[in-house]
Amino acid sequence: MPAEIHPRLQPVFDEFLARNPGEKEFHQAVYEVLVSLTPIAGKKPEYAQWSILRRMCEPERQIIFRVPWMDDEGTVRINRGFRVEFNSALGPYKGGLRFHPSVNLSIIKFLGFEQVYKNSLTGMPIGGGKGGSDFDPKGRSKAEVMRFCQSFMTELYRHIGEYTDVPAGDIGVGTRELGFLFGQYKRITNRYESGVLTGKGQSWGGSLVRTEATGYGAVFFVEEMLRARGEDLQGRRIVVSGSGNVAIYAIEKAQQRGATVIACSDSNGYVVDESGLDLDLLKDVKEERRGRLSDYVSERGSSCRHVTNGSIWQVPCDIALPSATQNELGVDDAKALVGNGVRLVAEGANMPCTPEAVEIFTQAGVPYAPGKASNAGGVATSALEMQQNASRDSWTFEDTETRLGEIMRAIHTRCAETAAEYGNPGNYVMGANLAGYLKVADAMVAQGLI
Ligand code: NDP
Ligand code: 2IT
Repeated sequence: MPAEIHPRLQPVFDEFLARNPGEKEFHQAVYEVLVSLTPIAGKKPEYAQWSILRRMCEPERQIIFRVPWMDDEGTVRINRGFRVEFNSALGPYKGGLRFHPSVNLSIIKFLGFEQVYKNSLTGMPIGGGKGGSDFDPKGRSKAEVMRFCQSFMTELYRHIGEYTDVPAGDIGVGTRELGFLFGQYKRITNRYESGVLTGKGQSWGGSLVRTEATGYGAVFFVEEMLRARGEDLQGRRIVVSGSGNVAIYAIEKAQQRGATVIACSDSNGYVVDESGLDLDLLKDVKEERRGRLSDYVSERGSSCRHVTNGSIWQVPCDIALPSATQNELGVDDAKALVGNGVRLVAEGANMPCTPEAVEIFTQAGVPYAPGKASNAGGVATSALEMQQNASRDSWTFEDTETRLGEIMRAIHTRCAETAAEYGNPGNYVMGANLAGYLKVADAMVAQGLI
């Protein structure tokens, strides 16, 4: 790993490793935050006390459960469900649910840990948590997905609530799945408790802009990074990995701002469309038909090419927005991007860049935004959805998008100012981690040893 933990914090990390053997994604996320705390290990020892740090590394509650369901052929299937309620110092646990075959406890714990600091950075009153299942929605019928969601909620319902824990979507979980989950929660509890989930549909308590929020927010954050350097998005060539919720709306907002998005990907490969991606076609393939990028390529025709072996990060661009999954962008990718003159990298996904890749960007002087800052627009808009639910109100698209823009600008300022205050101007990782951490630590100190 590139940077080092302050010697005063090393014993905390050693103890953490011993307590969580083999959980490599969780180790990676905690390591990054501990490295960022170096300036306060000397300056603000009260916040770097072991009692706070050790609690920060230990989720308040971890729930693992069996999810039995029956497929369309009548075969019984068993999956594993998770909800890690990480930290409730700032508000009810808040964070998405991920359905993907790779899901395991390490992945949910890393996501839950990162969510705590991300949510703190938004300035909204939300704690951090994450959940999901190793269920693979690919190739499953709508009826199978519904049965799975109903079984998942039959256990989850007892752990969540608008004042307790408020799940939302993530990989493999969108409005459709949230609908099935909400329906089952309502049925079991006999409560129309809108604030128990976010990312809901418009007619049943959802907020406008939540669907677009993570991708739009990432682009708003990029605009702030550029503005700080006297630049803008006009005419920039952008590569976005993934072609799911985050990627699609990052592409949409980047295009609205005059950039050309030339490539995106899914787990089977990537598409390069030099004249700019056709977003209507992409949305139709991905959102309406739940198809593959190969469908986009065959319908788009000769203007684009499909690459099924290789990395999307070989495609030269000005701005890279990794928006698929963790550790998708490694050393060779970072070297290729830097070699091809990338000017800025901002994470739409959670932890998509490996620490070694981040180190390459840092050494090359390429501004780099960690996901907990640049993708915070999704959860921030979830908090706006909770506000609307609590007041039984619904805001216009314009108002909600304006608020999202303000929140992203405030996060950028918070990160930039904190990094500068602690002697590392321009270091968004340190700024995000320190600003996020200090607020949570303050609340934890105030609330006593719990
Ligand atoms: P979606 O399920 O909508 O899309 C995920 C995209 O990433 C798909 O294109 C998928 O390809 C690709 N992908 C997923 N896993 C892999 C993998 N192992 N290898 C290659 N490609 C992969 O998810 P989202 O867009 O919602 O989430 C993307 C990222 O953004 C995640 O890291 C998530 O945690 C993060 N995020 C999401 C937020 C949200 O509001 N949705 C908020 C903040 C962060 P394929 O279809 O082939 O699997
Ligand atoms: O990683 C994330 O921030 C999300 N998946 C969104 C969480 C939320 O509660 O909206």
